[in-house]
This record gives sequence, C-alpha cells and structure tokens, in this order.
Amino acid sequence: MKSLQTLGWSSHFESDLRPDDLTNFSLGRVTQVNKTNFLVRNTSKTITCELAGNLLYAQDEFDHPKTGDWVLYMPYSELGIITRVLKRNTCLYRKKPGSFDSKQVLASNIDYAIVVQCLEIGINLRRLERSIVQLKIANIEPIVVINKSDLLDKSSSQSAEIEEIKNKYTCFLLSAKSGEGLMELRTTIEAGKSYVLIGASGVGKSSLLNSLLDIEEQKTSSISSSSQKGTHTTTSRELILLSGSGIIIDTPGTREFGLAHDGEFSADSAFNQIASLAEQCKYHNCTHENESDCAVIAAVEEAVVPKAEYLNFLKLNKELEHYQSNVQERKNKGKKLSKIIRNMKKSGYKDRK
Ligand SMILES: Nc1nc2c(ncn2[C@@H]2O[C@H](COP(=O)(O)OP(=O)(O)OP(=O)(O)O)[C@@H](O)[C@H]2O)c(=O)[nH]1
Ligand SMILES: [Mg+2]
Ligand SMILES: [Zn+2]
Repeated sequence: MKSLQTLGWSSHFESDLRPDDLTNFSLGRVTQVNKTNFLVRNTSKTITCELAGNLLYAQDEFDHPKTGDWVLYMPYSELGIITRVLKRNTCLYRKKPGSFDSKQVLASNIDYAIVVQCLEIGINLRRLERSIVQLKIANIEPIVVINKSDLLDKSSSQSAEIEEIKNKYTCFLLSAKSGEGLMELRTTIEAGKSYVLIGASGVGKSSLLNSLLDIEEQKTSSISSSSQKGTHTTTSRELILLSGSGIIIDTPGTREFGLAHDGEFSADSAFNQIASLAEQCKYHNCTHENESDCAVIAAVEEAVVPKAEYLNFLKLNKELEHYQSNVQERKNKGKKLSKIIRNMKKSGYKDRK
C-alpha cells in the first residue's frame, strides 16, 4: 500500500478538503485521461472513473480532470464517479493549438518540468527559452536534459551550446540509451515530488522514463530518417511512479508550444541576464526596444547578450501581450453581449405590460 505522499500529496491540497469529504468520497490522483474515462490511482490500486454530471457539463474544459489532478470520487461497482477536482497547486498549460485565447492543460500539480532536447535532432536554445517562459508563468522549476550524449560530435558547435545551457540552467547531459550521465539525474529526483517530461517528439522522453524505471514501460520508436523528426509515439499524458522516488508524467511530443497567460507577465524572469541588465535602464518601464539609455540594447550592441537571444526575448514578450489582449477582447465582447441581453429583457418586460 502506497502512502498519499508517495503519490505526491501535500498539505496544499488538504486546505481544499471539506470536513466530510473523506467520509463521503475516496481520494485519488489522475494518472491518465482517455477519451471516455479517467484512470485514478489511490493508495492501493488504479480505478477507471467517469465524470459526474456537474463536471461533465462544466463550462470550461480547463476545469475537467487532467493528468496529475487530485480528485474525489464515489466508488460505484468496479468503477468510480469523479465528483470534484481539488484546487490545483500548479498547472502547466500552453496556448491551445489553433486558438487565439484559450489554454490547454499539459499536466497539473507539478513541481519540476524536465525539458528534454537531444543531439540527434539538435539543440534549440530559442525553443528552450520559450518553454522556460511558460514554466515560470506556471511556477514550475525547469530541469534541462540534453539526451543522446552518445551522439555528441565534439568537433561541432554542440559543446559550446551545451556549455551555454549549463551556465544558465540546471542541466544534465546524458544518454537514455547507454545510461551515461543518468545517475546524476536520478539522484536529483526527490521522493513524493512530481515531474513532467516535455519536449519535441523523438527527443527520448519515454526512453528516459524507461531508463529511470529500469523496464520498458513506455513505447518508443525511432525518428524518421527522411524528416529527422519524431513520429509522435506517445499519444497520451501518463503519470508513472518511480519506486521509492518521484512521480513522472510522460507527455506526447509537442510541435507547437504557444505561450498563454491571462494576467500581466513579462518574459524577463526566464532571461536572467536581460532581467539584471534591465535594472540599469534609464526608464523603469523600459521595453528595451528603442528607448535611449537602455542597458539591454547597449549589451546587445556590445555582443554581451547574443542578438538571437534578445530578439527571442522581444518576440516572446509580444506573444504574451498578444494573448492577453485577445483574452481581454473576448471578455469585453462577453460583457457587451450580456448588456444587450439585459437591455432586451428589460424592454421585453415593458412591452408585455
Ligand atoms: N542514440 C540514442 N538514441 C536514443 C536515446 N534515447 C532515445 N533514443 C532513441 O530515440 C528515439 C525516440 O525516442 P522516444 O523515447 O520514443 O522519444 P519521445 O520523446 O518519447 O517521442 P514521442 O513519444 O514521439 O514524443 C527512439 O528510437 C530511441 O531509441 C539515446 O540516449 N541515444
Ligand atoms: Mg514518448
Ligand atoms: Zn531597457
């Protein structure tokens, strides 16, 4: 029998429990979301669950249970009926592909995200910065893994790129295949903490999880020789327990990782060097685009900050602003519409009199 802490339970969730909840319901953590049901793990087993009506018809899909959520359910024969999702501690989401103003949850109640890139497809610093901005928004600690170290070409620019990443982030260079460097990552994984693996298809997320488990739990397959891209082998988000250690969620490779956040947020927190330079800008609200006496622009001109990094910083900030203004626009439209409906009702009543 596992303890709740082994599954990632912490005092945060207790505050959302009502006095009779544990008498009336069972408690478990969602390990997988399928088309028509949910797998929920409790301290002794995994149960297939469905949604109670109030959740099934919830207005926002965002409120449906997601992999990593803690839920209350009512045992019903061999199944369970989920009645409530406990308030999320953290939630990793991205802009829903194809939408302008909605979010898609990738995993919830996560402490660390293992952002995987690999030497076979190539390191992409800009993509890494993008993921880290979204992780900062979600208050999730990033750990960078550069996989497939067995393919390292010392004569190429790879070593310099790896050094650059190591200087900026907690980073492990390893090979899920040969096991080289795996121990260093394994020893940093904390018992009872939740991790999510993210990165493009084919970088080796499932292979890494298999190596940490020492068994072939997750299906893997090689990247296409013609396109040099992964073949989207993992198709659902699945939570797996590492025996005596942490909890890991494997996810399908993402093609697009659009930024999404409803409130004000600047990419600064993911760009440490730019953030500390910004303190020396003349204007405290400097956008670092064209202001005079901007310490960031000066550092880019002197090549202290790489130009590509600076341009990505501006681009990610613009993307965040754009998302926020789309959300605002939708809210304003909603307000206008309800005002029209209110007025119509008022005049309707008058007409009837
Ligand atoms: N050379 C080498 N190949 C590796 C390593 N790790 C994984 N691979 C291979 O990379 C390919 C893709 O691995 P997966 O684990 O399926 O990748 P994934 O990130 O889970 O991909 P999706 O599920 O599609 O998102 C497989 O053929 C693995 O055998 C490694 O360290 N070195
Ligand atoms: Mg996979
Ligand atoms: Zn500035």
